[in-house]
Amino acid sequence: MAVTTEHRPAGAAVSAQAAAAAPESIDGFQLVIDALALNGLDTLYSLPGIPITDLTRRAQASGLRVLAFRHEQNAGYAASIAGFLTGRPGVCITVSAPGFLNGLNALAHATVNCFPMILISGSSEREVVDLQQGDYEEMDQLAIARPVAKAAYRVLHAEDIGVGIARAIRAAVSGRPGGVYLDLPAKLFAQTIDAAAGRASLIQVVDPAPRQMPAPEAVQRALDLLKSAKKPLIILGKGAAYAQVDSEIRALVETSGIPYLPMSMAKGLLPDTHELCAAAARSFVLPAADVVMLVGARLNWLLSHGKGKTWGAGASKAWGAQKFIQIDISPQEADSNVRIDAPLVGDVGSCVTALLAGMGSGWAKPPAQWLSAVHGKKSANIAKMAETLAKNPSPMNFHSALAVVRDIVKANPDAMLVNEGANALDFTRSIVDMHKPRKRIDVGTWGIMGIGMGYCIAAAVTTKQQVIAIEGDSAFGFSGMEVETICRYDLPVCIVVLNNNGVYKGTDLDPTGRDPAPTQFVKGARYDKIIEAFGGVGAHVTTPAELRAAMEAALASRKPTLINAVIDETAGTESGRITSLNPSAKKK
Ligand code: ADP
Ligand code: TPW
Repeated sequence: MAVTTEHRPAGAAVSAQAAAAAPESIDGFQLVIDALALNGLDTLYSLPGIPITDLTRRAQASGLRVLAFRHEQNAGYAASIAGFLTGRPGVCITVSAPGFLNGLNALAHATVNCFPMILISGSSEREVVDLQQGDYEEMDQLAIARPVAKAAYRVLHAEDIGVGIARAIRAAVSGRPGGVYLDLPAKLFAQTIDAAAGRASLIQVVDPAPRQMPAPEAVQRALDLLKSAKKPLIILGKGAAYAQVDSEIRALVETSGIPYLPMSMAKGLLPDTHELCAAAARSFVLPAADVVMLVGARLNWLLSHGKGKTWGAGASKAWGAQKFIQIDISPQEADSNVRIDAPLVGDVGSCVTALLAGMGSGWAKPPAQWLSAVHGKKSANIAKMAETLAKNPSPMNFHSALAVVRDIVKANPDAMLVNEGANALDFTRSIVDMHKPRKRIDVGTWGIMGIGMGYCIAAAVTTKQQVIAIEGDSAFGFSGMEVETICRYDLPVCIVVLNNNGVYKGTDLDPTGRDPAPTQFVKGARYDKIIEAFGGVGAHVTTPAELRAAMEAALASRKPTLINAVIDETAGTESGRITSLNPSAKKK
């Protein structure tokens, strides 16, 4: 290993000539930073501490953007959604054991949601960990990360850092994206090697997410099935949004003339106001459709596993009466819940392009009877919702508050919308139309609470757009301390806490009268005061007019803002739309 200038005895007189002749060296810290920068990973979501404090400092000094959070889970969620929004792995850097574990939730979340992310954690030395000798924050992190990560690697030698980062990038973004864990023991950072050799060891990854073309016979099979359909339906999922092939998807819908249903984070891929959008007729089209084409969407719980009452089984038709086409980059996804009649394995862009080529210009649109049935249902439901939204009850409820949000989002279609809660989530998803792709980011596949402020920060930083967060009061609490981070970086984030004094609603009681019920919070809490503590703007509103004024002011100023929107504490239902998943409801 080369002798480094840093290792010379202090005060040694070194002639300029000797210094010039001494081999220049580079250490592990710098190699990690250079490897990330070389691959365009220029933003790190982090929380410092031994052994990564200097990594974050030196990354910042080297020109990378380092965003320091108050809890690693939020840094991790930020990295995961940065991966979704940019198509490059979001990078989260944590300390060992407890910091790593705090970040692990987000790593699992990234894997489950198919978001590319790299969790880099500092760790204790292998010799001590493997003998379980009780090091500072000792833990076998690699073993713990492996089951929840798409891939997990450890780098022990500085000359392997380039390979380690390259492998992490490829694993995160190729095929089905996911979370990758990279374990970097403390000793690695201080290792030094010859600088020229070190630089030569870094890898700029070529074509990390290669296109995957579907087989021609699979394309033909899908087209034949689609052609035979009398009542076809397209379902767009967040895989379609992630693929960033928005004009191809629009062309597929418009050329085929098939009504489509956007999953939550696919809303806005085509504007929700598009004439073929069937979102407002969901409970009609799912059971009625005869051929369903899934585009980057899984038949998991969010789609009732493709069977049961949601799909009409038991009433008008037998189980499995629908035929499915599924476009997915993962060859293992098909048949995971029901039979997939025409799997189309490849990236969404290549598959959709191939389908469009096969359709040509003479593709026959679906039967008019189907289109008008969908249109009729949708119009009736939209009219019913408009009636509800036009009401101005006192106290304000979810609907009257979200009618305001709907208008503000319509007037600001480039704004990012972050959304979590139960009722706050369900009502926002159905009431607030999205007008552009990848503008809505939410609780995702697990329906987790806690993504809120991390998502806000990453959305503001990666898109530079205004961010609007619609938060249940419980949901907000999971990441609320990051309001300080939002203020520290002066990000254009407007948080609206729909405050109904509790989880789901605010009216439960402890039958013994001793304590607050498990779903209850302090009544009349002033969440707006939290942001004021850090120099942001707080607002306390009780009417739609006040909410509108506060949101408009926030968007005009682009100042960090938290609006405490008091809503009727009796509004909302247990678990929002998924009440039926509660074990006690299942028992009935
Ligand atoms: P949603 O929750 O919106 O229904 P899911 O997360 O369940 O979406 O499904 C996303 C699917 O998209 C995953 O099965 C994943 O493999 C797939 N996917 C992700 N990226 C691509 C891509 N570029 N091309 C094709 N499929 C993709
Ligand atoms: C990590 C369970 C689902 S929704 C929710 C919880 C606690 C909060 C609902 O109340 P909120 O919204 O936010 O006030 P609203 O509009 O209905 O009043 N822990 C995690 N994830 C989940 N999903 C839960 C708990 C849950």
